[in-house]
Amino acid sequence: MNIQDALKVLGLETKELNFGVSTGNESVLGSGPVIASHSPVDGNLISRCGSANRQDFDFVVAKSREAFAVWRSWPAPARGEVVRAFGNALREKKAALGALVSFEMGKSYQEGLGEVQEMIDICDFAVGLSRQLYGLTIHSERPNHRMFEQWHPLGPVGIITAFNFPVAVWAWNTALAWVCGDTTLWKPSEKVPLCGVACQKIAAEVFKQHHVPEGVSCLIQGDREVGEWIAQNPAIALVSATGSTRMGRQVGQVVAGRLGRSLLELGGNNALIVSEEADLDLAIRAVVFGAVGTAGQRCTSTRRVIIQNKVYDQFVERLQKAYGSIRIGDPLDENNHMGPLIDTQAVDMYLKAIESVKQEGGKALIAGGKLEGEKYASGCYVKPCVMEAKPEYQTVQNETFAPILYLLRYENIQEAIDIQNAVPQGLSSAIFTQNLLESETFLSASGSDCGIANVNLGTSGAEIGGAFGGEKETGGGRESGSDAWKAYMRRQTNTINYGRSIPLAQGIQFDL
Ligand code: UN1
Repeated sequence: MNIQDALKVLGLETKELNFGVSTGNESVLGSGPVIASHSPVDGNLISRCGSANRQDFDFVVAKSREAFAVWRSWPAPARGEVVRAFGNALREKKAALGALVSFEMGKSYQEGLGEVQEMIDICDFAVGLSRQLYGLTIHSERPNHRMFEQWHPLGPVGIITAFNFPVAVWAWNTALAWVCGDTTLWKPSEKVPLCGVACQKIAAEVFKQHHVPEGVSCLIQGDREVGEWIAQNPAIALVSATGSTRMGRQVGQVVAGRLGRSLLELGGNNALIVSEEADLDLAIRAVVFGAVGTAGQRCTSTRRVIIQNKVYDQFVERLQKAYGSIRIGDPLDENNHMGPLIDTQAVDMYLKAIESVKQEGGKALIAGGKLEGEKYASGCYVKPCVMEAKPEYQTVQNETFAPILYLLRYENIQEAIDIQNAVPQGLSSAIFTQNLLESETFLSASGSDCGIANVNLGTSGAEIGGAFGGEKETGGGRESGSDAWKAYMRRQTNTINYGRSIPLAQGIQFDL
């Protein structure tokens, strides 16, 4: 699908200026600075969007609070019905929204479609969940007492998302928050504002049909200042932030300062171990998709491969062959595997990281570099780079959001696990081995310290059914599947006395 057709389907084609502030059906430009969105594909202006100033922000927060007072009393399965309809609307617009994601962010069309599929999947998950927001019953130590717990809606949820998953991460949060009875306020990355407008429009239309109160789904475009307002505002019960560790540290500290709740999904520095007992064909495929997919701009991208000495040369030889077949260019052209980086600043950071590794003693095995020529006129296209490095290099310890892969060596499995864990981040990890003892060691308490640990599959491309997130500087939050919904609700413990006396717990006597 070409971008013009996609914009038409999404109802965005004629807009000179798109809204920056929305509470659902009521959408306005906003009085903050206008945000221009340029596609990294060709460097051209896609659209301009408004943004929120402080007054707009306060207005939206007030609307979100009002809506919460109503929305929280809808039965959860009725809220689930709305999410079901939203998922269906996404099914209808999948091709168009996937194309917009691809064009505004730069990931391949296949990955753009995959991202919309992730939204649809989390909606399905949330619909089922709307009938399963279970609490426990607990046996009381006191006679004629009953104890149980129940989960109540929490309040307005602030959602700060990154450019690399411009629509799916919002949906992970909103689909759960909505069935849980929360309202949402979304600040998309200012690098992909049109994706924000497109999603908000789809939600608003569905919400109108289902008579959902104005203010359940809010959009507030803007830069980091808007993010700071979200972090500071005590009316926002939960702040879910996805992005760099630097951003998350600031948001987390501010939210903690007001004793609010935060859910942080921050940087990763994901490694994949290739044992001498690995199926190398599978390992190569996983490494290439992990390192090159989304041009290395997933938080789950494979950044380090830790290879057993005996298979190192063979692995490198096959990797070089596989990299040789990667086609780079317009991501909407399905012949290409890899599109551009998000902007020229990202290209500079990519080049700087390669230079720093060289200065630290590393060597490029596959040179990488910036692509020049008419096809690459936006200045955002690079070649994937593979470097021999040492685990302790400063650059290897940091997350660079680019297709740079570091090759590291190991001799025994414990050494490989130690290298894998010896970074500040803890999001995703993987091992390729056919040896049960190795894989179980990797998954044991002394194994990978990451939130995600896979055997014989790559570090990226998680399904929505599992809890998603990581440890250490990744921030500790869990989004998406499993019981991640609990972060979006408040737990209440209830004890009921149906007897005719009032015994105290712990056997305390207090007779009057
Ligand atoms: C992200 O990069 O922020 O596991 C999210 C994956 C995707 C989600 C990535 N399902 O790679």
